[in-house]
Amino acid sequence: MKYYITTPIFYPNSSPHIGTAYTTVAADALARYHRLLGDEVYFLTGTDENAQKIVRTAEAHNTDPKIYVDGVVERFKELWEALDISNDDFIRTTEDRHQKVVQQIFTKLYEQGDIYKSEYSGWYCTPCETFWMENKLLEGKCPNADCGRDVELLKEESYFFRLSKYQDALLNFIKEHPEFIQPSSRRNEMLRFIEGGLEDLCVSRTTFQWGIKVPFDPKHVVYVWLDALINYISALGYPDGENYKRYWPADVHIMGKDIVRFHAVIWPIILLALDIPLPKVIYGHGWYLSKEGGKISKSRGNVQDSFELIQRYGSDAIRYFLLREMQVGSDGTYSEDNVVERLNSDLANDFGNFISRSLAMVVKYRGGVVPHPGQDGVLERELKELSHEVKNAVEKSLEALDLARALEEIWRFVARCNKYVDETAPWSLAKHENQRECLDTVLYTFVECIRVMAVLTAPFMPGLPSRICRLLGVDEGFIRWEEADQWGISEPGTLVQKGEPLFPRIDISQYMTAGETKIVDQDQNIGQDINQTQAQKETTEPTPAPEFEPIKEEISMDEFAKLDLRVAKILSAEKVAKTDKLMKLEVEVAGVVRTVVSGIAKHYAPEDLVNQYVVLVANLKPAKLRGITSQGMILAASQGEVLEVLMVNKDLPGGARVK
Ligand code: ME8
Repeated sequence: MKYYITTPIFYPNSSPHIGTAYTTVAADALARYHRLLGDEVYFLTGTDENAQKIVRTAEAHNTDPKIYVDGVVERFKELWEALDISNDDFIRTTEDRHQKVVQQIFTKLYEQGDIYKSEYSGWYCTPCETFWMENKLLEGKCPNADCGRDVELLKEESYFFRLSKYQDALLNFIKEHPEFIQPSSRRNEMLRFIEGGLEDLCVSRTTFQWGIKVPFDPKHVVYVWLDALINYISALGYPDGENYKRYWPADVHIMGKDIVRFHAVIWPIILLALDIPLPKVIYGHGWYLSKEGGKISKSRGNVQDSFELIQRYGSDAIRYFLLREMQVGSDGTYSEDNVVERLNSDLANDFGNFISRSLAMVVKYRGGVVPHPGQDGVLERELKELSHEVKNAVEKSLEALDLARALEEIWRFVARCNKYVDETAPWSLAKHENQRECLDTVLYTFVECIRVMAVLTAPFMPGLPSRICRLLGVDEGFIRWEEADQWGISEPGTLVQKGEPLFPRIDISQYMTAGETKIVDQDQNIGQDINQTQAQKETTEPTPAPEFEPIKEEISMDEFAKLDLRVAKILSAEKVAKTDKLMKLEVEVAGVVRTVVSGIAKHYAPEDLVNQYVVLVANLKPAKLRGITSQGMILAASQGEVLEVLMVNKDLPGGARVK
C-alpha cells in the first residue's frame, strides 16, 4: 500500500514554534506508523515563501526576501532534524520545480475559462493572506478568530478563479465522502460555509512583484494560496513524474483548523477543474494555546525557543507531550510546566521506571541473562490479551488520526505492566529456590513487555527503539509492528543491561520559577546576516573535553602476567559503618570466601551487588582498611563522578581467570 501524507507548507516569515512543530510531529508519527506497517510512505513538508508578509518582514529586517527566507528555512530544517522528523521531501515554493507547475496550471485554468481577468475592489489581511469583502469585516478589522488585525483596501486589476462554477460539484463530493473533511465538526462548518455561496476568488496581485509571475501577463504575481496549495502535486513532479503517478491522491493533508477552509474549498476546486482526483482526507487539528489562553503564535509574542526545549527535555519527550496533550476536535494547552509534568509522570515514573526496574531485576537475579520462561499463569495470559487489545485500539485510533487516544491506549498497557511487577513481587520469589521457574517466567515476561512497549511507542518517540534495543541486547530489526501482540519473540539467553534511565526526572525549578515561561525572539538575527548567525554558532563555547589521567609508563608482558585477576561472586555486601565510601564484600573465588573492602558505597546499594560476578585482583597483598583486612581489590571504571564496577555476565564461576 502507498501512503502519502503532507503538512501545510509553513510561512518562513518567522522561525517554527511549538504549534508548527505539533502538525509536523503528528504527520511524522503517522508516516512512521505506516512505514512500520510496511506501507510505501511519502511524507512531504516545506515552506510557503511567495507571500506578501514575507516581503513586509524582509523590509522590516532591511533585507531582500530571498535572503531572509533562506535564513528562516534553515531554522525549519534544523528544527525538523532535532525533532527526528522523517520527511521524504521538503518543498520550497521559490524552487523552479514548483514555479513551473504553478505557471502551467494557471495557464491551463485560464485557457479553459476557469480563470478570467477583472478588477478587485475590497480588503486584504496580509498576516492571514486573505481577501475580505467589506460586509465580512468585524469592526473594520480582519474577522479571523485569532487575527483581528488591520486590513488594507485594495483596488487593482486581478485575475479571478471561478469557484462558483464548482460549488455544487464540491458539495456533492463532500456529501458523498463523509471521511473527506475530518473531524466531523470541521466538515459541518465547511458544509455551512459552502452552502452559504462561494464567490469567485481573486488569484493575482499587481502591487508587489515578489512571487510567481503569471506567464502570459507578468505584471501579475499569482495569489499566494493558489500557488501554495499546488505544492502537494508539484513536489511529486506533476503531471508526469513517477512520484505523482505513484502517490497521488494524498491519503492525508494534516493542518491546523485555521486553514481547513483553503484546503476544503480552493484546493479541491483547483483539482476538480484540472480533473485530478481529490485527496482522501483533510484533517484539521486544534491549536496549542498558551496558559493565558491565546493561540501560540509568533505574532502574539508567546513563543518559546523550541531548540532550547528539545535540548532540555529531549525530542522524544517533547513529541510525546505534543501528541498526548491535543485531543481530537479541541485545542491543547502548552506550557513548560505541563511538559515537565507529563515527562515526570508518564515517561519517567510509568514508562522509564518499569523498564529500569524490570531490567535491574533480570540483572540482579539472572546476571542479565534472559531466562527460559516456565508455564504462563493467569497474569501472563492477561497481559498477552491486553497487548492484543491495545494493539488493535492503537491501530484503530491511528486510522482515525487520533494520536492522543493511541497514546492513552499504550499507557493502559504500561500501567498494567507496572501492576504486574507489584503483583508478582519478584524479590519474594527470589528468596525461594522452589520458585525459580516462576521467577524465570516473570523475568522473561518483563523483557517481552519492554519489547511490546518499544514497538508500540516507536512511531511516536523514534529515539526510543535504538535505546531500548541496546538495553535488550538486540538490534533494531527487533521492532516489528506485527509482533506487538505476539509473545515469545525475545530469545532466552540474550544478555540485557539496566543502563541509564530512559527519562530522568526533571526538577523544573532548575530552569524557571514555577509558572514562568521564557519567551524569546528567535528571529532577531535572521536576514542579511545568516553568515553572522553561522559565525555565532561557531564561536559558542564547545563542551569541555573530560580530563583524563595520563597513561602510565609501559610494563612488560611478564610484569602484567604477575597480576592474578579472577572472577569472584559477591555473596554479601554491607556498608562499612561511619564511612560513606566503603563497602565490605564477602566474595567467593576458587572455592574460598574472602573479605574485600571496596570504595564503591556511594555508587551501589548492597542489594545491587549480591550475586553479581566481578573481577578481583586476587594476589594483591592484604591491606587493613578501617580495621578490616581486605584480601584483594575489585575492578571498577571511573571518570569524574561516575563509577561502574566491572561485572562478568556470562556463565563463568568465581575463580575463572581474567587475562
Ligand atoms: O497557514 N497550534 O502557514 P503558517 C497548532 N502557509 N498548530 C499551529 C499553531 C498552534 N498554535 N500555530 C501554527 C500557513 N500551527 C500557510 C499554509 S499550506 C498549502 C499553506 C500550524 O506558517 C498549523 O498546522 O501560518 C497551522 O495550520 C499552520 O501551522 C499554519 O502555518
